[in-house]
Amino acid sequence: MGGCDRTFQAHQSGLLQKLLQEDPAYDYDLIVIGGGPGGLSCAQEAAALGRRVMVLDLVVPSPQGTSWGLGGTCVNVGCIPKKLMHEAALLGQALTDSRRFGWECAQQVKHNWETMTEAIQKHVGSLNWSYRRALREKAVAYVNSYGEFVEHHKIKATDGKGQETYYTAAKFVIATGERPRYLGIQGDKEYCITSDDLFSLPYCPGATLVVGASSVALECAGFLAGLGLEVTVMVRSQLLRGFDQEMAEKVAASMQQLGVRFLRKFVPVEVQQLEKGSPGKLKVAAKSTEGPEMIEGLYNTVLVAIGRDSCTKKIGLEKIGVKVNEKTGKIPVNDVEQSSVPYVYAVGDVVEGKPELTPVAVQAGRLLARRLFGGRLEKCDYINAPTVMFTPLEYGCCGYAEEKAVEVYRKENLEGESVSAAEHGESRESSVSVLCRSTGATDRPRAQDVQVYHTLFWPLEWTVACRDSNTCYAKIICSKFDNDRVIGFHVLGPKAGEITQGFAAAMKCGLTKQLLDDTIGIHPTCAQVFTTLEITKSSGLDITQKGC
Ligand code: NA7
Repeated sequence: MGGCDRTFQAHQSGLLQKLLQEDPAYDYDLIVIGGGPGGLSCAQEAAALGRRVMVLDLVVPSPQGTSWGLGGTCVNVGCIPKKLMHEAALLGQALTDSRRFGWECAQQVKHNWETMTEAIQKHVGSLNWSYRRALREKAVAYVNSYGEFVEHHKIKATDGKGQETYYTAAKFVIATGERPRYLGIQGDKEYCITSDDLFSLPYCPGATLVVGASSVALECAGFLAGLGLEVTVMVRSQLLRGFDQEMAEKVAASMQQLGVRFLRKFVPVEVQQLEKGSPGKLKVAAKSTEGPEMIEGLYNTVLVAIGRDSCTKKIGLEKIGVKVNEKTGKIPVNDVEQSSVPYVYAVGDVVEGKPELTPVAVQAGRLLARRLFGGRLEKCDYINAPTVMFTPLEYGCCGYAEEKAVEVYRKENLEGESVSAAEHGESRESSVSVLCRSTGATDRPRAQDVQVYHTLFWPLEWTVACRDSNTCYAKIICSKFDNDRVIGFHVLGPKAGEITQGFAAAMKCGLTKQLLDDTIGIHPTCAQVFTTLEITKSSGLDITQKGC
């Protein structure tokens, strides 16, 4: 009966949803715990949709006493300072190369750690400030306190002075991230540093032992060596677990060329301080993982980079019944980032089984806010998130590692049915097409289910500089059942991150080998190598390049 124009109008302007959803019983519509990229993107989007939002963020100082401002790991002790230190190291390499191009700079150049750190910290500080300003402009309440659930819909916020305040909200987002793990051996928390401390270290670390073999370990080891320091990496088992192992070994080989020493199959058992100082002198005892052998080494600094623990233990999740994986501390969520408690969501590195990458957290946070408060339905697509390792020679990748591709596609053939899209690392749509094509396929594993094209390449800039012609490497993995669709992309070379980003977009559009062949390359670039890949790994043809 009657007109409904005004109701439609209210719906279009968002007023209707607001009226329907706003719950005056709570102080806020949304409280976000954790002010990293995921939490901030979610909070800002929710506020832009007219909701009452609060962000709680308090950095607990590292055992060495390091602390920082708003923005989370990425901005303060992760991606941003890491890439800037990587750049500092690359500039050193450029100085060496420049002499071949006619620059007559002194042979002896020195790097000043303090100048670099000060400049980088200044930039980080400006980012902290811009985040605070953005929250203020969007009317998000920012509270510099530690959040802990005390009962359903209610949180206790404790500030740096121990002052407690209580807030309630209709919905909560946990975006508390992770902090570096320690070894649990004598002397580790006392004398070792982690990535939480490195980027603002007020003195040059000197001869450094990096413990661990994942991205954080190799990236830090890489730029420290590039800055001219003596660097040793202690590897417990394999390099870059979960990544393509051929690429991982090539990354390590390129680091070795730069002077990084790898101590394989050893773990530290004790760290002793021999001398105090900035830096001091430490003695590290380590034992073999394969036998009784023990070794000792002297270093100025020990950087522990053995993984990170989710910050989910001390935020009262057990009080409201949010399920947490006991072993990893991660929060299992469904495909709309909802935890086991319906009004509690999680985004970013605390989420179980998702890539630990800043842009992934940002996307998940933004889309979550739109679904919760904007009437939208889009979910975060976690599949084929590209990434790069800022090791001295950058390694970019998207999609499958070669060994994983072989394993998954063989399994496909053996079972004659599709494995889950998540396990596949690709879209549901494409896994269906694999299923169709594999129906009736042989029930024995076939080595040729995937085709790998590869080549070494020599960047033009490296020729005059006389750098190694057999270090940079390009590889794609294609699914033979699916029109030679590119399911894995790997590049080791300068600017690999920039290269990978573009190809990741192409992979999202269903890039095939034929499409790559049909693409005109840009000459002379490194990326063009992907438009002329001809040699398959199975052919066994020589791919070495003629050098200087
Ligand atoms: P990861 O990816 O969890 O890797 C941890 C690394 O540390 C890995 O190489 C482990 O070797 C090694 N590890 C673990 N425990 C020990 C002990 N006790 N002794 C020696 N070595 C050990 O951690 P990251 O923090 O580097 O990366 C996490 C994310 O942060 C990453 O995805 C980036 O996006 C940023 P293992 O292979 O287990 O033998």
